[in-house]
Amino acid sequence: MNLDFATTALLANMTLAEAPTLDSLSPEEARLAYSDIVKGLPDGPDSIASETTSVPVDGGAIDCRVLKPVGKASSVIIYYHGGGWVFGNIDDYDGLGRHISERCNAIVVLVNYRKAPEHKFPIPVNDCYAALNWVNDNIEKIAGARLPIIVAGDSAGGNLSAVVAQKAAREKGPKVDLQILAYPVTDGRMDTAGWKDDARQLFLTSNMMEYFWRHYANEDQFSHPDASPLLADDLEKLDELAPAIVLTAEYDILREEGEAYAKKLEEAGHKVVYKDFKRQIHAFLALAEVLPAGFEAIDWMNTQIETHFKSVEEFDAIIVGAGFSGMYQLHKLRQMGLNVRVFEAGTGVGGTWYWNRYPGARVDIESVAYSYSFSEELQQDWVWSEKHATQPELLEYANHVADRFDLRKDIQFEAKVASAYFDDDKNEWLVTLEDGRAARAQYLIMASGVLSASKKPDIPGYDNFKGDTYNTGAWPHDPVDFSGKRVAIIGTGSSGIQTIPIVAQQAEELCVFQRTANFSTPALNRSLSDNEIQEIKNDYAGFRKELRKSRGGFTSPEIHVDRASDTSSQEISSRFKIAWDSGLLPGFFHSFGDILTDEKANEAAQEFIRNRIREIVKDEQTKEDLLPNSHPYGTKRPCLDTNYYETFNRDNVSLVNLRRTPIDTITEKGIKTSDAEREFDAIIFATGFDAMTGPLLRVDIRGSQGKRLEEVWADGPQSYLGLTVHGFPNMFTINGPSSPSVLTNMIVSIEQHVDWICDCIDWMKKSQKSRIEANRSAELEWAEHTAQIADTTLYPQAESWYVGANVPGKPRAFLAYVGGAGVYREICDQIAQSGYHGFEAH
Ligand code: N01
Repeated sequence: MNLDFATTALLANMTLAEAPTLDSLSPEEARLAYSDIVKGLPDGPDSIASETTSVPVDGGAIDCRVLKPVGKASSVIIYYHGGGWVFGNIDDYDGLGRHISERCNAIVVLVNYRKAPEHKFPIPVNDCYAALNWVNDNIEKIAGARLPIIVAGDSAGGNLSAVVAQKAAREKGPKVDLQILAYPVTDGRMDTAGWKDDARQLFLTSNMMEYFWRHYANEDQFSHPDASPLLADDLEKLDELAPAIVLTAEYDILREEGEAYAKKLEEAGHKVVYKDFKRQIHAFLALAEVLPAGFEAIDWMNTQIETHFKSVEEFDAIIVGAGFSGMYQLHKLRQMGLNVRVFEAGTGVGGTWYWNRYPGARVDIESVAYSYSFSEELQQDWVWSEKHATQPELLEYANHVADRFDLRKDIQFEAKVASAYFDDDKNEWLVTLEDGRAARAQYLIMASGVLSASKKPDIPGYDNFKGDTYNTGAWPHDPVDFSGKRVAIIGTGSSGIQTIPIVAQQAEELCVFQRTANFSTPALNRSLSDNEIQEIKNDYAGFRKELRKSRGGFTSPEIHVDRASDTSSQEISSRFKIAWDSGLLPGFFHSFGDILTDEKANEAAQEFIRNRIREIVKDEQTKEDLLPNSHPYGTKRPCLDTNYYETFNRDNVSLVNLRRTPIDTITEKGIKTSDAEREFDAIIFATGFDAMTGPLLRVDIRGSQGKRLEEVWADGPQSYLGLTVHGFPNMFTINGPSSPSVLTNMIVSIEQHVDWICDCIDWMKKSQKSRIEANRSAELEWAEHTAQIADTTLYPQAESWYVGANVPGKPRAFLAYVGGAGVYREICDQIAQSGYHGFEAH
């Protein structure tokens, strides 16, 4: 016998408690004993709404309890509880009903059919059928729409479901769309193999089964098809019979009964999905709270329901997102001969550069470096017009790539992914869109971006404002004209700092609400000359090679690795001046090797930048307020700007320092701070993103055995290499948490991840493996390594989105790998060369 540990523990507890077997009790005593056991279990999710209604039936009335999940349900499951037709009721099954409702996103109707021996066969059958009719007649009222109807039940309830489904088909009654039978009783002859096998009688014995049958029906009724659905002789003729999902438990006296019924239905031409749950005993579904395999069964049921009701397209790989990562991933997998589908929420390609259309948006890494390297023809043909490309030019580039490589034919636009569930039986992902469409694939690649989950700011009165509101991360597609308008902007990160100078030129008045003064240095943007471009193109491959080896994938005139503390103050000033004048993001990082590890070195850089701000800004108070002094330089993402500090010298621009006068609330007309209420025509929110984890957790991702990513990451994300997560086989996350991603030139990191994923999939194919998963110990070791090197830096000192500090309640963890993109690439390559050390594949 090979039971799982939870089952072994349950049976051991029962033995030690020396509880009487139910067949030694009167029906009334058995009911009380069972209710007592169930009372000890947790209540089930309280997010489920519950309403009990009395439903008239022949000779009386029964209670039906309607359990509704949060949000829009996709089906109605009429659930007939188990208990040998003798015990059990809707209170005993309330917890299970709630779990089924939540996990299957279904309205569950629990039916309190009358029990034997007071109400013998066929009364329970008739009550259950009456409940089906009641649901069918009142479905609009119960569900708000004509949702599919499923009959389901376990044990004796499975028997009743099978019988009700047959009856509905035979009598041309209400349409049953699906029947779910969990370890059902199907055969009253009581002579299958399980009846003679002690190993199959661990929870439910032959004596108990006999007790139930004898209380339920007279002997001459045992073989009646309404009592023994297996013995129905007209199954071939029941064209309307609902497709069946049948599950059994390996160590259950009823296993053969369920198996035989599934087989008979199939032979009669009906659609059946059958699964025997290994190492499980009778009632494991009903006891899900103590036997976790019960939850696995519910999730399996859910996958079967989803698969059944959706027309599911099949692919080799599904990619979520058609930004720069999704596009390259699609191109490369297609070149390998895979059948791929990309789902993209927007109407076009480009990801970040599709959504962030705010005025002034442009990349703060040099365009010649922030572009694909995978195609020599592409990089030779494309001509960047400026040192830092604007958002429209980047979007044009993305569209050019999509056209050039004919990507659009495999991208489904306006397709927002709602959920992705892993199917352990098939080693496949079932991906469902918000509009209900679904697809399956062996591989799921989350190319959903790292700064794509725009964050609603936690400001009181957010919805009060009656004027126009804008979010930099989801800017309208049509140009916005702020001429003659009084405009407020909240947020002074990269987005705010780029928006402010442009809006200031248009608006009648611009008021900047700043909570944290940020470090920004001039971008010194300019047109690129033909000569400059040609010089890069003469050896583009060599240029890319250098980027790949580097720490951040950035360009920079010179990279110094010596310590500031070993350097004269004159030399320090001279290097910082070069950094300031370079107009490059990594300028200051590359000035010394210890800018991000030594407080003094960092303080020197901070002071250099503060002095430049002091020189630029004229108004004394504004100058003081703009000086960043809450965090070391670089520990919040530094910004590159065009005339940001100069903009505060304009007459139409003002600054509100929220550290001195915090926002009380947003009002109908404007923004009320502790000192005044200011009125505006428009408010721009440049308040950032739920970075790195947000785009992944906004999809309901459930891995092996129904494990939810949200639960697994409740205390912070854990990932092996930022590429894969233990418990989530065949899923890859491009630029995922604990990879270098946001600390680097994203395109360099994207290409590295895509190439690695493709090599891995190719290896899987060649070694004929269907499932790969990071093992837990490798994941932990990687987490330890990433945390340990982050702790050697100044990064953890800042309240930044790098550590999740900008989202209330988000667990604190440094979200990227600090060790450098070049080093990281070496590690990933070594893992691949070792035959994927740290992974389990079969
Ligand atoms: O977002 P952010 P972002 N009340 O989180 C403030 C990349 N990017 O969209 O610092 C008042 O940086 C918040 O204040 P505080 C780049 O990696 C790149 O600007 O939390 N204020 C902060 O000032 C960047 O880092 C490019 O105190 C509130 C601002 O809003 C990342 O995207 C361009 C607030 C948010 O700044 C995110 O940049 C743009 C509240 N309740 C973005 N909540 C380029 O390549 C938040 N704030 C050029």
